[in-house]
Amino acid sequence: MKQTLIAAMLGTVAMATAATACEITLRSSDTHPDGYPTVVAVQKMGELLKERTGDRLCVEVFHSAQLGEEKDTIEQTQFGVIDMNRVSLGPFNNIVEETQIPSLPFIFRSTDHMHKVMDGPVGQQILDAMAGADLVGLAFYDGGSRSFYNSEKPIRSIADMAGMKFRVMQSDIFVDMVAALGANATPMPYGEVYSSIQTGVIDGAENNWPSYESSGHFEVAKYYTLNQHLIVPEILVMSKIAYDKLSAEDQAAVRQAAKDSVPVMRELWTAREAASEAKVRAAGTEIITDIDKTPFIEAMVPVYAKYVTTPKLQKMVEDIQATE
Ligand code: BDP
Repeated sequence: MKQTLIAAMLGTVAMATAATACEITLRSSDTHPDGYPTVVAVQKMGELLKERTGDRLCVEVFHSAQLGEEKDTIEQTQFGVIDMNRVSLGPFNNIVEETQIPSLPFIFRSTDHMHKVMDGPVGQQILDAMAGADLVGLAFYDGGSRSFYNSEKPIRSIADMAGMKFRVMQSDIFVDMVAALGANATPMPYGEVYSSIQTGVIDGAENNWPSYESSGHFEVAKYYTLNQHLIVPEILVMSKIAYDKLSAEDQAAVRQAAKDSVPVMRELWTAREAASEAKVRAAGTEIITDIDKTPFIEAMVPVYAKYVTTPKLQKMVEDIQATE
């Protein structure tokens, strides 16, 4: 009698557990540490999804590059080993040609301009183009504006960069961008930048305030020149293999939750930019703000000529420029 009761109780517990456990947990990759805006935004997306699917669909974010560096995790997402991935558009440049356009230096006039473009038809065109790489484009996130930092000296003009070595993301555009400024580019994974600056393999790199701060790069490269050459959006993608396993209803829920995480991300980003800047300034970093961007913009003419090569890409540039 007692045993039957215990068995019955255990059965209830097992059922209760089953009812609250996630049927499907989507594994999502991010290079950034826990608490970084992109990580929190995807976690938030997961909460929305869980709530809306009655606890069936969940997301687990593997932050801090636990699943690998971006170039590798993108491949794993294409192969369905990883379900979702939050990455910069930069490492997609050599895979999906449409992503080259928002990765061009000085293509956006401001963050507002970038938001308008990525929320509009050009953004949709890029999300759709992800299908060609076995991925589903879900949403765009902010990546701030990127500027050069280095361990050697304050850079106040292009001439100051001559012969210096800068790490760039793994994309040919950024290699050509740095070459057009008379410096040398070394493409390498994000996780290797800190020690490469520290050991003098490279003189510096380029990134936004939150990454410059959270990566600790500001500790080893204390000259930060706010030339703002790039406003590269970030993207949340899903593996097509994982996506195709879901019902049409669940696919829609994933898309909607991703969309709904965008305003959350934008708010987190603005707050983090300010917090990171304050932390970096307090650490005694030398911030160079009196910089004339015009020569930097002019130096990019050959980069545009090399990458904007087809009527389709040309039209994208024109559409972006025409967006008010
Ligand atoms: C950060 C992006 C991240 C990139 C990193 C990089 O958020 O996705 O991996 O830059 O420079 O700003 O590689």
